[in-house]
Amino acid sequence: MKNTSKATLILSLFILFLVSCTTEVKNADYKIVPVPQEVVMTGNAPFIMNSKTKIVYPVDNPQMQKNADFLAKYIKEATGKDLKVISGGEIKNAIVLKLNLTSANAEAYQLDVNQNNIVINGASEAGVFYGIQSLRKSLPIARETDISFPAVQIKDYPRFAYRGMMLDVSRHFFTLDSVKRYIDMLALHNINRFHWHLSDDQGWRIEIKKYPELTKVGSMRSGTVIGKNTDEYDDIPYGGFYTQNEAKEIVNYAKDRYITVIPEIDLPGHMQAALASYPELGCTGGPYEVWKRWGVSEEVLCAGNPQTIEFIEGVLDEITEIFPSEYVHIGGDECPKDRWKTCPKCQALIKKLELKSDKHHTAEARLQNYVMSCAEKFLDGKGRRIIGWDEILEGDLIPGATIMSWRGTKGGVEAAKRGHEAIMAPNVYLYFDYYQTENTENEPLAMGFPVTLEKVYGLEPAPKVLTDEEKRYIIGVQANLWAEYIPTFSHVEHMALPRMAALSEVQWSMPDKKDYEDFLIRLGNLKEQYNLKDYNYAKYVFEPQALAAPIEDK
Ligand code: TNX
Repeated sequence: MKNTSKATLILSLFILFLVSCTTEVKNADYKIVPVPQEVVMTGNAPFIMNSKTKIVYPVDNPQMQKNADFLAKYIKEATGKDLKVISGGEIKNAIVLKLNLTSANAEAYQLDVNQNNIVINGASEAGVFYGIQSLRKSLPIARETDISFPAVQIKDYPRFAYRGMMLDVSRHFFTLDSVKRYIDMLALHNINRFHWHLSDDQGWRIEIKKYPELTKVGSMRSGTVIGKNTDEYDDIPYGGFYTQNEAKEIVNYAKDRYITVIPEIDLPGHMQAALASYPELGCTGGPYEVWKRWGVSEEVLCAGNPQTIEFIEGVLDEITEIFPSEYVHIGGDECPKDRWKTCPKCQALIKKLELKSDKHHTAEARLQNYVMSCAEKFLDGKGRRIIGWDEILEGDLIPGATIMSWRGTKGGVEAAKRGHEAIMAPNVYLYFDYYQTENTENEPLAMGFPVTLEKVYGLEPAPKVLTDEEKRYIIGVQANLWAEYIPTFSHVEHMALPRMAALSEVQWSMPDKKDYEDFLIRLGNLKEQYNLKDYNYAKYVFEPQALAAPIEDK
């Protein structure tokens, strides 16, 4: 044998040896949540991701650079690989992010995997972000191995434009870091609206410079009722609030993840913390205390006092400066009219405005409408729109108002029939503060009735009673996490996950793509992501014996 061929042989054997020593390959799996609209396995050779693989984003596009950085971070978390992020066009051994998909849906993306590369092409930067989420959820959790991505073409887009989750930070307060962690959870589930419930009877949580007492007094209660509204209190002062700068930090953090923060200032009811701060805004003049109980307080803003409207406008003025969102949620739920019925100022205003009771609405319901309309007009002047809880259907409907239907879906149906946009958030399907299992004694830190994972999954947000034309007014779906019985953020995670996964499929996927048994298999993959992030998800569907054990709260 010639020396050269000998050398070649030795080299070949050496390479063979190296290849056999190299790490095994683990497979990516496109069984993800929410289920994409179309997944076609092409049967071609797979793409092998190794430590040399690059992530490429279009030149001079800082938003796409952020997207690329997110992808690099997700890959590092799941596989330990530190992929290089560069700008440029389509190259080999790369995950290429592109922005030239034509689609009627702005959030659409297409994901193509072939032997040479993976291409995520979006109709917008947001679309690319959802493609990245899908790729992230396909990753195996695997260190020290190359990853094989079976060749595939995924075409995907969301069913609803508004995909929301609410967090109540009044009944219990969650730190800035916890709120960011919550937003990360939303991003993992392709959710694009974070509804932030910032005020309620039990605590005012946002700095308003014109009304400093709101946070000085209104953010702190002197104690909290023990258990489910017993007559015992813990007498431990409890509170917290976000400065305007902190709130802006959340707005930006969410924006990077294509999530809009919708603030809620709940009025004219659920205002006892504000009344404790400014007693002159109540019908009786107080004194009031930041509420230590749960439920619906009779103490509400005095509609007949002109200072009340000035207060609402002053608060909303600063809220619109902090939050660029088109929508501002102004509440409108559970506002008892007891005080207004006997308040001379409210009755005088009813007379002046010539509000009458009839078989449709009481004069006091119309007075609430007047207050909500003032807020709406003020916001309209700033180019903003309002969302209100379905109670606002009880007065004459405010033009342009979007209804958030929480007492079942009927409010949303009525709104759509009357030509108003509606967001479906029915408590029977989407209240994540409610029990997760039928075995309610097992869940002391929950309320309401059982809203199981399967129940959440079963919601059809555009009921058959609506015509196709009317269905278009159902702009989205949202789940709510009220926090009366949620004292820690770890418990937030327990209540939200995995029900958020079922929600995400109701929000994102077309009804004909949904299948609960298949969802459970795909949820098994998503669970690995939960483990990776150390989320304290409820184990009930994964470990039947968890039903018998008390809730663990890390
Ligand atoms: C009703 S939903 C409320 C909240 C409570 C929740 C408890 C809505 C608009 N109001 O104030 O926290 O029930 O599930």
